Amino acid sequence: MTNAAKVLLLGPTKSGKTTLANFLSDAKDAIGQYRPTVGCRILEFQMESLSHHSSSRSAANNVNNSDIQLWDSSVDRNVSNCLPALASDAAGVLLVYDITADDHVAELEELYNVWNNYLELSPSRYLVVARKWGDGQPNRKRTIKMGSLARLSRVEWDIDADGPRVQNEFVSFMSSVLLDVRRKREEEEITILKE
Ligand SMILES: Nc1nc2c(ncn2[C@@H]2O[C@H](COP(=O)(O)OP(=O)(O)OP(=O)(O)O)[C@@H](O)[C@H]2O)c(=O)[nH]1
Ligand SMILES: [Mg+2]
Repeated sequence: MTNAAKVLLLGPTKSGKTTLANFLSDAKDAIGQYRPTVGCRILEFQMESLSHHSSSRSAANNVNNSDIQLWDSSVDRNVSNCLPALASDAAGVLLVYDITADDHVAELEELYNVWNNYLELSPSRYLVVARKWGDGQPNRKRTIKMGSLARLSRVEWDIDADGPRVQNEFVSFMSSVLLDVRRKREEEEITILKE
């Protein structure tokens, strides 16, 4: 058993999930040739997270290490069959799409609707990640409707152009996820004590 926080990477094929997972987990071959992901890869690494102590004893922000497990899975039919298992105990989700791809937002919204049924996570546990690389420009031919994704936080990540910002925004998202996980666990413990 590991205490690592499980984070799912979900998104259409070729949206850049694996490249992003490699980058975040500091794998050597971050950007390379396209190799479709078969099934699911799990990358575990340590992240320096910020924990905000609001108690009077320590008002400072503490830095501590948290174990993160990125679940980089393709979303083909075979994987969808084991969706409940993949979804189990996930702490947070990165919803990844390629900003230049026409139909990615619609595909992502469908993924979100299906997976959220199993995950039952609050909107704060999701981060919509618009992936961008090279000189790819967002398609502006028509206004893209974010639909049910509109209530989730959204970031634009170009790891080639601004890696440090991507790292920071990931750490900040994960820190709030971890805080929420801890809060929920404490609430559950109190409920058990009261019974
Ligand atoms: N230069 C650059 N290319 C990228 C980046 N992200 C994705 N790509 C390109 O897009 C291709 C697909 O990216 P992947 O990360 O494999 O996409 P994926 O979402 O994991 O794809 P599946 O596993 O098939 O679902 C890569 O081989 C790269 O050519 C990036 O940040 N920089
Ligand atoms: Mg992949």
